[in-house]
Amino acid sequence: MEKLTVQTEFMTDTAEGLSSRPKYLLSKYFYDDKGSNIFQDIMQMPEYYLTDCEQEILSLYKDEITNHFNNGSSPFDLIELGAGDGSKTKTILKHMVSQSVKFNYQPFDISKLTNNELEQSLNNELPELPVFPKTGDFFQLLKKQNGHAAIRKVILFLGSNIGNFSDDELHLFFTRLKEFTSPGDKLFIGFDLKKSPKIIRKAYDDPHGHTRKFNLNLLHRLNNELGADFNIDKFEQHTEYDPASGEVKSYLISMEEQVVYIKALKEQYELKQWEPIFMELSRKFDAESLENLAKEYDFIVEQNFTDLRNFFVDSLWIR
Ligand code: AVJ
Repeated sequence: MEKLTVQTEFMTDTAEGLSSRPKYLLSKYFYDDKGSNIFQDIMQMPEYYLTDCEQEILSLYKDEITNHFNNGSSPFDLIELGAGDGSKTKTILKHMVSQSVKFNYQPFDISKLTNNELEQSLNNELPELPVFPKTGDFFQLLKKQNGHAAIRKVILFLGSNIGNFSDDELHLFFTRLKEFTSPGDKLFIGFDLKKSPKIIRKAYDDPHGHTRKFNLNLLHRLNNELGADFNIDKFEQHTEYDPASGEVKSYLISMEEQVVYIKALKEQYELKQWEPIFMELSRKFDAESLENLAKEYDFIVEQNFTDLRNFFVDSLWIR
């Protein structure tokens, strides 16, 4: 049943996106098993500073962060949204386990394979840590969990995953989180900060071609899973950064006119020559926008942890 629902949503989202003007696809669908692997390649390139910055923050401040999470030593659920391969989180997890902090770890991810791999590696590296992974779209997962509020919650949303949200999604996300949490619960969210556009552009328009592959993989998914016939060689990937809004936008641009038929949708879509498909938003924040966001949803910023270059912040909020 689960699979059927997800598939249907993929279909309706695709139909809606490709009939819109301008056309768009949703970046949450980047992360099939193959896309999750490509994203791991992105995280490893030197140009993608976000991972190194957050790793630095977690290593430098693991002790302080643990004390904030452990607040009075009552046991808690550590829920991670979009956990991925957990490589950064492990720094904190290992430290907390070594300090005998009492918590359950619940990684949520959209990729089943990624979740399984994370669970396995944690069982090997940290056998004493109870791990309860959940697979799915976390807007859905947050809803399902609603009401099981017996235990204190700390929610991790690392890596600037939040940067992918449109204004509407940001609103929905924090509205859900407000319902999902109780006073005293905490959020720990990674925000990428505005900085020199030269640095940002290199991270999202990389010389290795990983970002391009990452975007094109979604067209492969449409071809394989929905029976589409995109001519993938005829797309150019393009990235823009607007320093005023802090928005990085990624597009696939059809270099030729093409008519794409999608079997599963029984529908055909026309792409004009040089017509763009909007693929992803990666928003950059500043101290002020972050503070306003917390206030708007009744959270208080307890502490901001930044890397040494001030590129990235992990912001700790309390409800
Ligand atoms: C996983 C959403 C944080 O926007 O920086 C990386 C995804 N896209 N390169 C980001 C991504 C292109 C990434 N997030």
